[in-house]
Amino acid sequence: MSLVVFPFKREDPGNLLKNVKIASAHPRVEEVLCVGFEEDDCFRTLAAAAPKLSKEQGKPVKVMVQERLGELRPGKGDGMNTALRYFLEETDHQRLHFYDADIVSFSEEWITKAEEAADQGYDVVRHYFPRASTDAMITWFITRTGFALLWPKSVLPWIEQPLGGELLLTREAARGLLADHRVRRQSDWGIDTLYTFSMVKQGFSLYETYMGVGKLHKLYGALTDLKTMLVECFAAIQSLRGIELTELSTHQVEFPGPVPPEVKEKLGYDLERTLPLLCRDWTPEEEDLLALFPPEVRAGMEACRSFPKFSFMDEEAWRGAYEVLLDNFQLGQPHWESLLFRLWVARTLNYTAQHALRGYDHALYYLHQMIWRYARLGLRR
Ligand code: GDX
Ligand code: MN
Repeated sequence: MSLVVFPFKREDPGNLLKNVKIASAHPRVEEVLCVGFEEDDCFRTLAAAAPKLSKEQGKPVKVMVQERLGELRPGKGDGMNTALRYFLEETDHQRLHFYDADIVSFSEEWITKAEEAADQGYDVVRHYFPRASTDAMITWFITRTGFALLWPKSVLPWIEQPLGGELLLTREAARGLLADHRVRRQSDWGIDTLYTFSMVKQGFSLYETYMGVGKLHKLYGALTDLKTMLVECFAAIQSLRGIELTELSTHQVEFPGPVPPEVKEKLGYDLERTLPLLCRDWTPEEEDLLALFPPEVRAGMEACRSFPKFSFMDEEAWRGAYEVLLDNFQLGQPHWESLLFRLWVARTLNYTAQHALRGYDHALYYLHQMIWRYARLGLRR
């Protein structure tokens, strides 16, 4: 029997309550836990509704504030790790499910599909779903790129959504994750990267289950909204560099279904609001950092100071830039964070203009081939 967890921070309580009800009504679910960042309005609404819900469903529905467990910015990582600890120390449920609180398209099917794969013996089940060709730009250009360059022979580059917040862990997998000090330390957005890395490092078997309904959730505007997530996801990869993977994880992916037209036609971000981000607010310190980069990257970014440019930031230029970032990037250093963000914006715009504009099928094929090329080439040195 299973525990379902929703980490949340300033979410719409109506939607979260709806998801909690769906989860607690599922026959496999014995308890539902919501872990909040703080006692915000959403937290209070939920805490007030929990006792009645527990009674109606005949199973516990709990709400708690996350503990301070990690060492980085207190964020989703502390929330997820608080839940891991609760699951292992306060319950004897066999499986733990995580779902983002803001999913609008949540249904009992998400739980059922994960349970079915776990019944087949997989240690970890991860949900994946169709995403617009200009969505998931951190996943493709930071996480999967980094996994391919650094651990090309492992299953890591081939995990469809390594940052996804929807997954099932068996008790054994949960124990393995919480025992990893790097996981416990990762209190910020880097947590998804760390969970993924740690489960592969420990050789847990992985199944990716396909949710054709897709994940409808809160949307972003310009790419700036993603800056903190970008910086923390990159720093997470950087912190793992040099660790060798010796265990062999098995990895199965459910074959995807047809991609709905809404997803194929969706625009992932606002182009007009993103372009000026390349030119705006350069400081002399940030300009100085460009000296570390390969000539084509340096020249391209220097030109950006007066006009948005991105044709230079192709796959190969990004590989060179990524390597310099791995060696030099400093989390918490504003000039580095700004430059990482700008380089990634240039890469995202380049891909949008060169590939996403050619249509969904071309774009997704390109992205997968790109990961394959990175895995073959590795780092330049
Ligand atoms: N307890 C807690 N504490 N929950 C948090 C916090 C926090 O500090 N920050 C965010 N959350 C919750 C949030 O309420 C939601 O339920 C979930 O975490 C994900 O946050 P959201 O703002 O919806 O992020 P987004 O962009 O949808 O990100 C998801 O996809 C990313 C990705 O695939 O790129 C999320 O699962 C990320 O972890 C993932 O990196
Ligand atoms: Mn979301």
